[in-house]
Amino acid sequence: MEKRFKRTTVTSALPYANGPVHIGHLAGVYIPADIYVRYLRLKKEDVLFIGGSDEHGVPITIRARKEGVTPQDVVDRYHALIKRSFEEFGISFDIYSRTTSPIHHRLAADFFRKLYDKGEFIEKTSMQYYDEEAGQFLADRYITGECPYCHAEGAYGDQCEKCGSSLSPTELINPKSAISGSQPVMRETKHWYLPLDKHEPWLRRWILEEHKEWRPNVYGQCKSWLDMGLQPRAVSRDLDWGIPVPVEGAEGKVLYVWFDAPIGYISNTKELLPDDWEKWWKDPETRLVHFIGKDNIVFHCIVFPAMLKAEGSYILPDNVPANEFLNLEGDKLSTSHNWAIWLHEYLQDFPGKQDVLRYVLTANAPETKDNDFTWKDFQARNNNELVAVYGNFVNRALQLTKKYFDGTVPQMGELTEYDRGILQEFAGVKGEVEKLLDLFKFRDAQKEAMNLARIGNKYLADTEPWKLAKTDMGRVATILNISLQLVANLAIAFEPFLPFSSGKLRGMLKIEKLSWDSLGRTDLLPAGHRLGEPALLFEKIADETIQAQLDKLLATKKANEAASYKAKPVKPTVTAETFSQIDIRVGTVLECAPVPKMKKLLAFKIADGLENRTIVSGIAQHYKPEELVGKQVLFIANLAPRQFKNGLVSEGMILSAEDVDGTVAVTSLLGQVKPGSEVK
Ligand code: B3M
Ligand code: ZN
Repeated sequence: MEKRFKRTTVTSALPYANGPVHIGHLAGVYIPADIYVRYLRLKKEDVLFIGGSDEHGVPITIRARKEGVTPQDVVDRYHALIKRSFEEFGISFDIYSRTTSPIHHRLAADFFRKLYDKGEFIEKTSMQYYDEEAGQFLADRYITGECPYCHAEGAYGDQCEKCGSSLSPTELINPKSAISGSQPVMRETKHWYLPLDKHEPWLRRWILEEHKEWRPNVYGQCKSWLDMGLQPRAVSRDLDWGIPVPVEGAEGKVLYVWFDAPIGYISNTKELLPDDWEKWWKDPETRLVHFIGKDNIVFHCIVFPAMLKAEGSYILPDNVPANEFLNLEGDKLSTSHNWAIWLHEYLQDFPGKQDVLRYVLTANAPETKDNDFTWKDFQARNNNELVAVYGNFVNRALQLTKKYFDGTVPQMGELTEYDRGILQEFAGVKGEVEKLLDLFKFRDAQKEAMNLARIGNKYLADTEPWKLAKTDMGRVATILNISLQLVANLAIAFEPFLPFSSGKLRGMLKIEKLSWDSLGRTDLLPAGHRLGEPALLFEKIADETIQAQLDKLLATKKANEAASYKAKPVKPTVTAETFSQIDIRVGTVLECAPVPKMKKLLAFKIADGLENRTIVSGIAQHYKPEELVGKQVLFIANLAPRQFKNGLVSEGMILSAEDVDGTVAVTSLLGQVKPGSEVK
């Protein structure tokens, strides 16, 4: 099947330029795409890797409005940041451009116009919310109100972020315009629709019959869309940010972001290869592969193919390897809740450790189901796999060669039965990794590469060359030659996955980049070849380093809880006069003791700057008596005394705060004052 194609166009979803990129983006889309492209390049196949920022859409305009800047300012900022993050992590795009580029505006508008002229759209008028104060129609995201399901305030016209329900704006209770805050009214508006229903028959055949090899999650999602029946989809919006609809009478309307964004793949190809772009998109001998996250499946498997088919001159995707989602420490990644590991922040905390993150994200890639990133797992995979297996083997092979052969590759002698077994085992790795990569099974493929290092470690442990050095240097030479051939193979096998480490390793071996074909060969390093200085490929990550990351996340969690916590409504207003009647004072706890037979109570002796007093307080479950002695607390000094059954009298009340979960915290002061000082 592979033979049919002359070249491969690989695209990866265009991230919205309204925030930085995080580990979820890398794991879901960019690392697998990059592994695949690097692999094809190593195989010397003709491949193009297209990326770019998606710079239109309502969320960008909302952010701009909130920050008091223009949408262009927002996308300029994030496009630069995202582009840099991808470069830093070695995502090897042939071009990373943007959908605000003039080439894209032109191509997307022409694409629309061609479909329009061919009669591929239908025109429909519908009623939509309009903000009379702002004088504009409101995109779904611009309308907020009460969620009809969970009754949270601030749900959006397309979705409630609290309970996750998808909504339509008319379902919101008490809808408000996010622009002016006024109540929107219904008004008629005209839009263009792509009649997906008309495309349904060929889409069914093409996906359900001709692409059974697509990943089950992708195939399944397409099938359920198709089984529900496709509807016409609006491809224009009433908005002032985007590509103007190139039709007379369409003032104030732009192309829907999901109409122009996938065309961005084509525009970016055209920007890179102005004279030669068409063969990458129109030649039936080109294979098109889209790497995306699962929330983009319908657009890449149904809507965009329908657009391409309607246009008429384009090829359709051959595969769409979409990933599921990556969670972080058990919770959904979220840009708005800052629940993420941002790539630029990771590099500040772990400089030079791009490959560690690449490795861990591939090892845990959410290929078949959602997966979880945890810092403990990150540490374990680094310390137990990268350091203890891969790094350790490389280091031992190089150090032993340095010690016994002065860093020169020794001559391979007579092979033993055992040697032959080892060589055979690793000769099989190439086929295995290839088979898995061709099926987009990146985690298993990386596991196979790691197996090569395991084989090497076992070989050294079993043959113990350091023991033979006194008696049989010929044998040591053979063992180290074989080990070094394995090391060179590792540089190739890991090249698509861990490009930085492979580069470093090639430096230590003093070799150039080898092609994929060489994988499995045992003559990569000729005898007499001088190696470079051995250095550590990976280093251990300490517990404290991981704890610091966990603390950072905990702080985020606390901040999110504080931001979303709803306190009880405030009691009716009182005058300053009324308040001043309450005499609140500072007291120092002189003694504190449990009260016999009354489990909840603690009896305090409080220094109050007068005659000292006894206060009984129901906080025994929350404090040990000795914890409070010597502390300054706030108490009400003029509360009517209260007598307990056992005769004890409480002369006042210690102020404390009760948390929602019932735990109690006694109030205290930020500074020291004399006992009896008034609080006002
Ligand atoms: N920007 C959505 C996303 O980042 C969108 C992808 C466009 S791909 C053409 O999830
Ligand atoms: Zn809700």
